[in-house]
Amino acid sequence: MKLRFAAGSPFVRKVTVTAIETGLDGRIERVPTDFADPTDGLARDNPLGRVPTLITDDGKPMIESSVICAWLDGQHDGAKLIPKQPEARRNALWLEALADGMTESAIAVQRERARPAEKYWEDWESRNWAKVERTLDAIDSNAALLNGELTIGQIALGCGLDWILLRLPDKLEGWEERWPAVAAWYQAFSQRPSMQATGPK
Ligand SMILES: N[C@@H](CCC(=O)N[C@@H](CS)C(=O)NCC(=O)O)C(=O)O
Repeated sequence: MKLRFAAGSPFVRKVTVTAIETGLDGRIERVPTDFADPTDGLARDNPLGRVPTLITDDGKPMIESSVICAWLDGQHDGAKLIPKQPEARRNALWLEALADGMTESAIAVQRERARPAEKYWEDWESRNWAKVERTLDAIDSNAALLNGELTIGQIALGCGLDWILLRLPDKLEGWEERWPAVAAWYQAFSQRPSMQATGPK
């Protein structure tokens, strides 16, 4: 398999952590990809022009981190990151969708801040950051989902939080007091070897 990646992408990291946790990492060749370069060829594999994009051994492209991770989870015989039991499955997928949405909203904040001052739209930053805060409120009130077996939802949350802490540190000042259950969980989760091996260099 080949993984088109860009350094620093929290969604690529989610796929890589999943590959490590499922024992599949050694089967994945990494292809550096510049999604901003139209000559890169990424659009042939993924018309959306996004990473992560995975090319399976039969040459077929898979896109979207959630789909790629679900596919990888079907390729190994160990403990599943997407549980089979219906309620546990729903909880893991709910957490994954929320965490992915939170990360996309945080990226929108960073992109808005990168625009020239005359094009910067404060409302857009506030609106997107409110989604991040509401997500952390929801997860902190359902912190039981963070306990127990490792799930794809936890991986998505850990990678997203790590990205926000690195790229938008001012936004998360004092977050440990506001979302104590999530913060305590994150402190332990970020020590996992798969997270330590994939952090920003
Ligand atoms: N929902 C997608 C999000 C992927 C995504 O936004 N990737 C970013 C890098 S972090 C990207 O490729 N951006 C390039 C673009 O949108 O043109 C997923 O889960 O894979």
